[in-house]
Amino acid sequence: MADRALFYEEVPAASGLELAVRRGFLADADLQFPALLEETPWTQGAIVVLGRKRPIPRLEAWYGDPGRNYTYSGRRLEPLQWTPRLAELRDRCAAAVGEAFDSVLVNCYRNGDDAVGWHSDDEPELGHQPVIASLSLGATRRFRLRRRDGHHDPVTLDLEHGDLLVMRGTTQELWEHCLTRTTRPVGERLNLTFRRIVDPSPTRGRG
Ligand SMILES: O=C(O)CCC(=O)C(=O)O
Ligand SMILES: [Mn+2]
Repeated sequence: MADRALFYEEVPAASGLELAVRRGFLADADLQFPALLEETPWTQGAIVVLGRKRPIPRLEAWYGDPGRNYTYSGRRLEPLQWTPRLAELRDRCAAAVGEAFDSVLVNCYRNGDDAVGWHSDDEPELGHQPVIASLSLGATRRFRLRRRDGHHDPVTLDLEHGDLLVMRGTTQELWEHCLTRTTRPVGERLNLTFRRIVDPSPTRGRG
């Protein structure tokens, strides 16, 4: 069988969606997964829904170059300093994608109840048409995209252990994405979205 990691799938052709997935990109995902789970100082954010504060259904950590602050879920996150492991993963993704990244949001979905709702990675600090590199480790989970104006059928991708997904162009502007809950018993999943902060002085962000 051909090495799946060598190929980018352009998935699928859809108006304004620039998406590619490199299956099995992270050859050492089996080693990286437990190390990242163990080493990350996880925090759980909260959002206010109908006047009540609720924990968001996942754990997070924000890393980046000094000053890459991120205002998100009502919290202003100061970046943690890059660990050697995360810096190495950043550089491998940057080389594969041909872009420089200065920050990463690390998410942990503890089980099928953890998820992320519909949103776009369109915070002002990311600038115009950001390139986002998203690395998945652990349990396979369903990632969905829908055009904001409804002018296209939604797109569904199952992201697997070691996959690298790249979003570019008008993907954030015209589409939104989510990671769905599942009633299937699933183990932990980690997702690392490498980003580049163009304007590091935001005052707002997605909830
Ligand atoms: O977990 C994922 O695959 C997506 C995470 C995501 O969309 C985000 O952190 O902005
Ligand atoms: Mn996102």
